[in-house]
Amino acid sequence: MEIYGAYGNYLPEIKDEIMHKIDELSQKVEKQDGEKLYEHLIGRIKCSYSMIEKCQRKGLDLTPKSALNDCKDAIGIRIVCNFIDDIYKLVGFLKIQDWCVVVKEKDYVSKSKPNGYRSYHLIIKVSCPYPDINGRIPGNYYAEIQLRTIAMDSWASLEHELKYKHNIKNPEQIGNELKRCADQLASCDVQMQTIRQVIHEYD
Ligand code: 0O2
Repeated sequence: MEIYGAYGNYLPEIKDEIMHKIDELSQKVEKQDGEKLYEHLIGRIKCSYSMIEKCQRKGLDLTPKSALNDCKDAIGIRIVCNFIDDIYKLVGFLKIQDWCVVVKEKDYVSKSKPNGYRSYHLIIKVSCPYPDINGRIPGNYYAEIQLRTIAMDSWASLEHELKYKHNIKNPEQIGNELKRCADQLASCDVQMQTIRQVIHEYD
């Protein structure tokens, strides 16, 4: 089943346009400040199967409206930054762009999830030249932007890999180990941030 209906055809182009806008923003800032805002960014469309599973988990009807308007993360962009400060700098920039509106944010960087997951999540709304679920043209579409450091990203990828690909027999012990790794990586992020500050001060 294709949960997005005909709207699914528009999602890749909307995703590409958002990534293009973020790239433009980054280049502009790099010209001014001489430093990259992020290391890299990737985008994906949540596959129909995963979206159906998410709607079921949330008790939503299996309709394009649930997938596009209630879930809001059919389009996902991940921005991987070098330093913690860059995450907040980028969030600040994204909040003042005229091509998107931030409708929701979750700061799992300053307050991690209990399992150690760290990332900054924004839900943005963009207007695009395609019909949306409410019949409007230009239509409104949502995307989730996840901003994290390289260390946070490594942890999230490995945790995801371990959680979904293996049948874990001692979840409590593994959970504690993963949390310990997350905290060590977070401490490295703070150290790297401090090193950068010291270098800037000498400059
Ligand atoms: P996928 O396959 O990555 O897309 P909400 O609707 O806001 O109440 P939601 O969408 O679960 O609930 O929000 P949240 O907590 O902001 O999480 C959104 C996404 O963040 C998840 O999407 C994951 O990508 C990532 N994420 C959240 N918690 C964890 C975690 O503990 N470990 C890892 N590795 N990633 C996490 P999906 O849809 O679950 O999956």
